[in-house]
Amino acid sequence: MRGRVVLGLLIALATSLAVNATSQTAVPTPVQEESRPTFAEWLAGVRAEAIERGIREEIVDQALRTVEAPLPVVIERDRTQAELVQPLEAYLSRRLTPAIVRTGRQMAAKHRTLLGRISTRYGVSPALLVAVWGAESNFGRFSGVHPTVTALTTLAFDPRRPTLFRKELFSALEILNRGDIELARMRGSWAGAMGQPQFMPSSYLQYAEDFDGDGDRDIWGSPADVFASIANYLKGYGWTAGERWGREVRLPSHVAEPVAAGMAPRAGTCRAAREMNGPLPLDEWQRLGVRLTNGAALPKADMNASLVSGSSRHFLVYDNYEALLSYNCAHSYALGVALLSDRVAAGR
Ligand SMILES: [Ca+2]
Repeated sequence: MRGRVVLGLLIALATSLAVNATSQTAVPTPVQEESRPTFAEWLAGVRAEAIERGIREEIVDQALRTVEAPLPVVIERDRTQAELVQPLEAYLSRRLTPAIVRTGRQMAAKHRTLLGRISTRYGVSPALLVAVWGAESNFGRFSGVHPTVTALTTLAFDPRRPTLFRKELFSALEILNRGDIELARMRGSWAGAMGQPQFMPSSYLQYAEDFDGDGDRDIWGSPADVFASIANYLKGYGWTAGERWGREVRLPSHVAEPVAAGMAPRAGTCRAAREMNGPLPLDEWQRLGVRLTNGAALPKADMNASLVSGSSRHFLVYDNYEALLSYNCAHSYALGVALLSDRVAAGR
């Protein structure tokens, strides 16, 4: 591996902190302990600001009344998540077991009509919707049991990323204010990601859809709303209908060196996106010796692709791949979803 640019060797385990959650903004905020308000004082400030933002007083009081103190489990999980790393290849093997692929195909068949309608409307394939759903909540079986308001209050009071989570807390209160979901059902991950698509509240406000038309955007219980919300999110982040995410490729040993030399570093908040090599035109990758895994030539298409590498597996990815990274900024996550979608599609 010497000399080859393999920046994504150890990939942070995708912890289902989907949708612009903590992985993009892990800069701790220094704080002087002695200047910190008590939790009760701080919560009174949150209450006042929420009401000032136009959230009805009874909604604010009902929600915040359930929060007695920061949840230790939330802080503990938040402190330890960065240590969870494993090689890309091991992660992908774990995410693409025969059982998971089989379940994905069964779910695609079960919801075929609905997925077809949503796919037509938003331009995202049924297999990809099923794959994201599978990664986020094990096909709707587990979307988290933590009360969202309590989890977000805990993380907003914690000094590490108060600004991010305070904003998400107000978004959560706004969702309750709009009446999309009642407080008792607003649950999700310890980091505040909600429902079967694991949307952070701000993403919910922007992208959740009421596809079944009952007046509520129910990403906790309505398959139509869940699939349409995932599709709307990916479309909002630039998913282009009819284009692939990319594909696995075979790499000659010398290829990454000339490519990496002189490449300007990418900008942006997603570290995984900054770590990709490229983009370069497909025919340039072909010229550098990159081939399909069966040794065949790359397709002749006027498209740019970037290189994502583990230690032994390599992938050329198109613009659509970045929509997957916007869902969760980790190559392990994006490739796991992308490869699962291909396996589900192949079984239709
Ligand atoms: Ca609905």
